[in-house]
Amino acid sequence: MAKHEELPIPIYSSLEPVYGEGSMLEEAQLRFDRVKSKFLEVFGHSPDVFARSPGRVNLIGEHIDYEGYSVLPMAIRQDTIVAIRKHEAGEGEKFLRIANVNEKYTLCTYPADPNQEIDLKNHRWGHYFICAYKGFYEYAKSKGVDVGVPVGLDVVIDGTVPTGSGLSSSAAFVCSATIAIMAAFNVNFPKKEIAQLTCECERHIGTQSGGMDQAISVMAQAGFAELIDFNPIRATDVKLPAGGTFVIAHSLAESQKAVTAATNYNNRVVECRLAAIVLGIKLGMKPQDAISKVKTLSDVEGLCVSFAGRHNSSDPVVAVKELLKEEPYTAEEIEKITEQDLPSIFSNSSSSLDVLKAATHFKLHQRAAHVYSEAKRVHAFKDTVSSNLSEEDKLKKLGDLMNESHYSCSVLYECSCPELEELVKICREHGALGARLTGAGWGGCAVALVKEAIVPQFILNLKENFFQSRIDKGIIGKNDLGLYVFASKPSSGAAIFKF
Ligand code: NG1
Ligand code: MG
Repeated sequence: MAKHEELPIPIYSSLEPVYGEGSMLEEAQLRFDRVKSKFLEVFGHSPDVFARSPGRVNLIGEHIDYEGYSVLPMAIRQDTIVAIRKHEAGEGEKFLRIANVNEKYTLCTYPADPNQEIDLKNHRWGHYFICAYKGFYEYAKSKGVDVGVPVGLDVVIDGTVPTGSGLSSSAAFVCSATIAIMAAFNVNFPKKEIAQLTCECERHIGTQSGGMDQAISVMAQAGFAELIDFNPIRATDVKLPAGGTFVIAHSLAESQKAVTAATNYNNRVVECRLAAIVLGIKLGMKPQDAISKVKTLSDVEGLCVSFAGRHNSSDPVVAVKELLKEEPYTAEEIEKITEQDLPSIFSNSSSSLDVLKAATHFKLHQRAAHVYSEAKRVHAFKDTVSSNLSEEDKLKKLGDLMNESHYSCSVLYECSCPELEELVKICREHGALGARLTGAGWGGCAVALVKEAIVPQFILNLKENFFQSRIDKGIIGKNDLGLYVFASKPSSGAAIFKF
């Protein structure tokens, strides 16, 4: 049997295979009905086809996907649904009209030209659909698939993944949109190709993302977390120990990654690249070669490990300690080592040039130490899950690894924030075996590993100690608590529905 990542996106004629039965199914039915009515109301006819793709929670492996390292996320039940209808060639004006069930997101209209530029300086919610649209055309072209001349598309979106929360609402949107477009054009590709193509789609929004979010959204299997490897993308099912539950809680600090990219997310991508180049040079590469060949820290890991070997270790963090100073580097200091000025190293990436303009110094030691140590923790997590430790010891070890990951994100990578620190501390004080920020950070959610038996009490404790004061201040409504703290089971990946 083909591995599931080799298979195309499944096409279903009913909701059960994805939403199961009971209240989940009823809720899904209501949502699909709402999407359909909205479609009728806005466009005057029904959609041809639907697609859905989920958000995710990353259990461990933060800020290392773009450095080429494996990560370990699981899909959550919250997802984005896209309904679509493709116009016939010659039918009406050629526009992409994108509506949303949520009134907050007003109708966005774009030309049907797949080569259009996305106006990044004026962010609109519909831009994410255009990311998918452009990516689909580029991919079809590269595969030699003839999808005909551009035509109008009518689209309605409905999302339940909270935005700016580190649960990848953006990937749920981009993946479901790409898959809906594919379904409308009657093409389907293997999941692992769609995982790669949707990652490239999302880069059109201006973040230099790794591929974790799209990979898990497309390739998830119900009941499993996935170990995701890159280059090439691959997913391995990971069965989590039965006695533990992952509880997701929102810090209520919203991280607007598309707006803060130059100082946060993309800044770290640039710092990692510079750390990798400097390490490469210190380990004997010619500056010119390091600049042209070294893209990520994983590219120089081999050199680092042989260096560490001389110190009786196989840990690349040893090389980082010896070769990169702890004090932040100035641009001039790095340029002395690279023998080339920084803007010219990044001349083909305008988002990196934005980073250089905004940065005053670069913490190469700390960022590299985080990436190499976090990459090891992902494998330690996977090995623990499949070890023959007792259930109790397994959970404890997994919790410890999550705590170590959080420490590294917070202190070395500096992608936490005061609200997340408070929340993680409260989780640990109330029985979590481990707790950490999840996703890009700078706001958004924490994930805690909690023994199944104490989950209801744990959630009550979070309510009392973290959320109540925020409810009193009117930051969230008291009936909305379920949106901000919930236990999550690993759910299934993207699907197409033709009813
Ligand atoms: P979120 O949490 O969606 O902002 C981002 C990146 C991931 C990964 C994590 C950090 C995007 C679309 N996603 O996730 O690829 O790098 O941060 O581990 O940019
Ligand atoms: Mg995102």
